[in-house]
Amino acid sequence: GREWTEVGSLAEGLEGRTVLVRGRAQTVRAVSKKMAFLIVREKGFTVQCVLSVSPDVVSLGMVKFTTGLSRESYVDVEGTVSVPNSPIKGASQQVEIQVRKVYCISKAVPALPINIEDAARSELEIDKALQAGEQLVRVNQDTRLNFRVLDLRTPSNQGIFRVQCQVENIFRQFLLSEGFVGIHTPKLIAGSSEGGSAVFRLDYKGQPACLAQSPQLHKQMAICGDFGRVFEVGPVFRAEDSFTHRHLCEFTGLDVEMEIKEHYSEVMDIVDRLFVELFDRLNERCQKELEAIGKQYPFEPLKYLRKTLRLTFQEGVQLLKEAGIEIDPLGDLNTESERKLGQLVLEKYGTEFYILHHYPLAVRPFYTMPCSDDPTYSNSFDVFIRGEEIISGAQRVHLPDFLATRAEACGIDVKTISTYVDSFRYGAPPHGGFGVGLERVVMLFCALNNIRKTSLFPRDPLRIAP
Ligand code: ATP
Ligand code: AMO
Repeated sequence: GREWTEVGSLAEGLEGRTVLVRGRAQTVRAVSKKMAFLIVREKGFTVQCVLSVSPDVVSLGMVKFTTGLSRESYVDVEGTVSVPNSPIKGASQQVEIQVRKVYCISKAVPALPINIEDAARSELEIDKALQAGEQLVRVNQDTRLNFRVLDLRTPSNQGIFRVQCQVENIFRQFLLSEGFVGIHTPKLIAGSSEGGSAVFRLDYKGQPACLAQSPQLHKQMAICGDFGRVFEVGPVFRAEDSFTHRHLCEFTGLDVEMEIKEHYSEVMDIVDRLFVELFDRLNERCQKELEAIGKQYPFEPLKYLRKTLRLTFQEGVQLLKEAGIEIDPLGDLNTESERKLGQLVLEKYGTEFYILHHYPLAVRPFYTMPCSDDPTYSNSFDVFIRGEEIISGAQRVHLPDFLATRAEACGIDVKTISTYVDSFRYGAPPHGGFGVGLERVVMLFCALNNIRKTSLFPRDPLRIAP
């Protein structure tokens, strides 16, 4: 076979070499009948290809054929790498290809619903271009999502989903190295697992069923099945009826469940080490991707400590109070107070990543273990990045009768979860765990303003296609 070079790896070291690349014809500019410039893009990287008529190599016909290529057509280009005298604007690679041959592999329709170059610009660049009188279209979120396969081709999107893949990969590697076993729990289940109403109901061969709202019940049952420490990466379904920047109807859950020897802080210890490792590795392995994302959506690198800050819920309420914000000490934080607390924590402790624990029991799901010394509170925690929740976790109730009582108290019909409750009747270890929203981690690590940007084909209350 022939040897292919990736556009992203074209560099000065290849000067004089003959290369073959395959990618998108991003733009073609004819200078004259004898000369044209073709920008070829592959995986978000771009290279300028120069066509110049020369006897026996490049014909007038080839220049004409190339300038007639529709944008986004898939092409092969063969040529020699050269280093220009001045920096190249409009391409990521700082070398050119002196073209010998251009082949079209697959034509794109001439009128595209999204112009990739416009879709790849930052808000600041768009404002400047419009002021300078340039013709361009501001591509809105809905249009991007309607034509997602085109939108996904921008360098920032190429970065976002590669970062997301690394988050999952690092999560998995870390937990495997800590003795966790990867599991897969059913997504078709008999009832709600979080006690909420936000479930997608369906007919399961004549029986009522729903799409799993979380792997909660079955990951705990895996602990009863003696796996000791488990994790899962899988889809989570929530029939959200509100339309927010951070809720999806389907997202990817990174779930953990583990035996606890003495205290729920053992679970927070895992969160702490897992996330410091995650952030370190992302910054180290995803430099190019983070740079590509930041070019379109500028952001400051996440500030985090080597040992994650832990505050109790009461300390959080106190911090807010000192800042003049009164919160019900036994209620939950709302989006606004979470944000505010994030700012206060950053000012006082210099971190944008922290754990808030010892929540009031009343605001936690039925399976949460109350504190033994004060059952108004619970052995539970949430974790925040830049003032927004990415994780909920807790020690669980492992005593079956008490679990049934708690479920009743939370308005859940115990009959619907009887096999779950019964699984604690055969001897159950104390245990706890947590759930992470993958799309939220990527969104907040990169300070993006909408979770739809970090979901490949987002599902929200108004969108089930594409
Ligand atoms: P969890 O399921 O653990 O609570 P979550 O991030 O989905 O995770 P929610 O319970 O949906 O959190 O919301 C957390 C807080 O955000 C709630 O206390 C609520 O006040 C607020 N909130 C939720 N939805 C909205 C919304 N649509 N608009 C404004 N605030 C909201
Ligand atoms: P919770 O309901 O808080 O907890 O969900 C865990 C994490 O999942 C993410 N998340 C969402 N992401 C996108 N769209 C949504 N609609 C959405 N809802 C939640 C958040 C959240 O922190 N069983 C417990 C976890 C546990 O205790 O182990 C649970 O599901 O990042």
